[in-house]
Amino acid sequence: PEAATAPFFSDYQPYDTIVAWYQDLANANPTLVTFVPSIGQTVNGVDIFAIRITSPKASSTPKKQFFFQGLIHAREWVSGTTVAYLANQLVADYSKDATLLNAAEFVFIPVVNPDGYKYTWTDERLWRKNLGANGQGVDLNRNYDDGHWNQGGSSDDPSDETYHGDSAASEPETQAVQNYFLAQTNVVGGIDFHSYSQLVLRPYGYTSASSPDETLNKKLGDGMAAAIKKNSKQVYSSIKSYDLYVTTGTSTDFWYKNRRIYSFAIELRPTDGGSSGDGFVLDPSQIIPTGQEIYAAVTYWAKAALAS
Ligand code: ING
Ligand code: ZN
Repeated sequence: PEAATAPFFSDYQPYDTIVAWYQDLANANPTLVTFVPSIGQTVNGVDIFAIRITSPKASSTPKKQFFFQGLIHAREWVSGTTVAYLANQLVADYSKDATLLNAAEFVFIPVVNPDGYKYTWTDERLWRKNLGANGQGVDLNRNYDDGHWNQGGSSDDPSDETYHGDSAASEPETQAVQNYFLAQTNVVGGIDFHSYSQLVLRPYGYTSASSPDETLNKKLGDGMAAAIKKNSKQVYSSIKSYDLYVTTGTSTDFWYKNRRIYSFAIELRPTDGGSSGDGFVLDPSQIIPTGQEIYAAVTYWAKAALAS
């Protein structure tokens, strides 16, 4: 298998370049990588694509699946590069060690919010939401039909950054990613990537109560933080999502409620916005180190989930 070359990771890339890069990854590694051109469309009619990575080796039991999302929030650019880094590295490492791809399938929605991402390149670098609600935007990570939509930690006001939309899963992007997740038959874990603050967040977001899997989720979250520290010396804090702040209508609570998977959100670099800069605008020199530390975390987590 061939891995894509470094220049892609030397800087952030516009939407069309990202799509073409994943198509190339699939074309170069046809036995490992499947490019799914559309799982649904955005408000503006742009296709949301998916990527599936596994080995052709048949397994006696259905392969366990891991589900990843990037760029649900448009301005969190390093979430997109990190997902691409994971996909690339899984393919690159297969020739050295086939264990992971023989045992599991990795499913990615690299750009959950293409309209918003394009908008951050053309109009407003710090745009977060989709382009729904007559262009005012809906926060897709408050719009999921998680059973607690509009019950706290989101806004009724379309001009707010955490506007939850007209109704649960009102947005076509939310519908597409919810349905694609639910269509998977054997998902055991999911991670939704965000920036910034360097946090590993486990359920729940909607309540301070511990999830029924709190002991194991804490172990996995703490383990991911430890894997990161070992890789790069960076400190990520492993906490319950609610202890950051209350949220409802999020991807991770939706996943946990529907499939009771190891459901995490990871807030990537940096730790804070700094004195002058903004934390969403992370220097491109940090793309590869962030990818490397998160690859260490994800491979730890996947192996632990496969063993449990
Ligand atoms: N942070 C996430 C947000 O949606 C989060 C944090 C993720 C909370 C998942 C709960 C669940 O607010 C950013 N930066 O978007
Ligand atoms: Zn976010």
